[in-house]
Amino acid sequence: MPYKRVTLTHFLLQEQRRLGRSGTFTALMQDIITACKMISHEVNRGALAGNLGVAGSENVQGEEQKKLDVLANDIFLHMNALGGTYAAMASEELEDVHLVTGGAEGKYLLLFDPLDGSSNIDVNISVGSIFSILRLPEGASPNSKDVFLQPGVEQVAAGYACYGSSTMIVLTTGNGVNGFTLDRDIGMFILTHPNMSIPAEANEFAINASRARFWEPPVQRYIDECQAGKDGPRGRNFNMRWVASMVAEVHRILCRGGVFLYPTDSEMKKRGGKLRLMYEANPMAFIVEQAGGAASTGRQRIMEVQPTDLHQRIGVVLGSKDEVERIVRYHAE
Ligand code: P6P
Repeated sequence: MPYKRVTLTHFLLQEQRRLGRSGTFTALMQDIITACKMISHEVNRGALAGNLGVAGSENVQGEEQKKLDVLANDIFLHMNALGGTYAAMASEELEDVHLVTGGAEGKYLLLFDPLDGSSNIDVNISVGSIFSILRLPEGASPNSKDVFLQPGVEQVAAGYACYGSSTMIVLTTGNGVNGFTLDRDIGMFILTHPNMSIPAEANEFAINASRARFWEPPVQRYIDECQAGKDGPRGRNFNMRWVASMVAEVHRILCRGGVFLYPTDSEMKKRGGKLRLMYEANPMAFIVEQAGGAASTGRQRIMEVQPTDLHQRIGVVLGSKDEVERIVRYHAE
């Protein structure tokens, strides 16, 4: 019965009542939801709207920006400034903090990667938006990067939108993980994946195998054992996936288990890693842990890392608990 469906907005209101939360929290998500709908529309129009290709600029990471990177960033900044619930925002695409003018009453901070995996845009592979919400500490001024430098355990909520064969939002507010699919006919996200849970055991690993020559020994050992299959120490066969879109990898793991590794390695050690802590690793770690998985740098729980810079990079090993714990054990040996 279509009319028994629960929309994301209704779900948030139910959560708000169940948890005795203030209305601000529900308002927080409304602007993000609208931004994700708009980005979904632009991503899905692709070449028809002239949205493919490069913007002719670089972001703070020194990466070439796609037109949709810039558009998605503008949409997130504009739509999330309207509600007055955020005091400031931080984006993968911006060097500095973006103060919300008139956001004086805003009690929250929004961090986001507006379009993750954008190298896949021009070849029509799934991409996504990742977001993380922190509280503005009491009496703190929102116009300094320092106010954002809170460990992942301080996150109020985190989620992602996956612009794939369907558009989904997956969200945690610290009480489990729920997935919602965009019904374009009514323009609403509908609860389709309640209480998402990652199987502890995995048979799929995701890693960029072209970097094997740089891997540290514990990573090399783990991958070798997976590749040895049922005749090797793991006694079973594994499969490999690599989409080069973290949102797509994490979504697959939430749906059917697995482990994702983008570890720091000998070549990128000085940079700290590939993925960004504040708006990629931390929100995804929150989601994965809330779904019963684990998320580590290989040596430390990601959400306990004390950030030192807004755009700092970090090694990431996340997914099925048993696999992550094994990899952490190999690092400790
Ligand atoms: P590589 C996308 O640029 C991203 O940040 C993640 O979404 C993805 O997992 C990774 O980088 C892909 O990296 O080295 O395979 O291009």
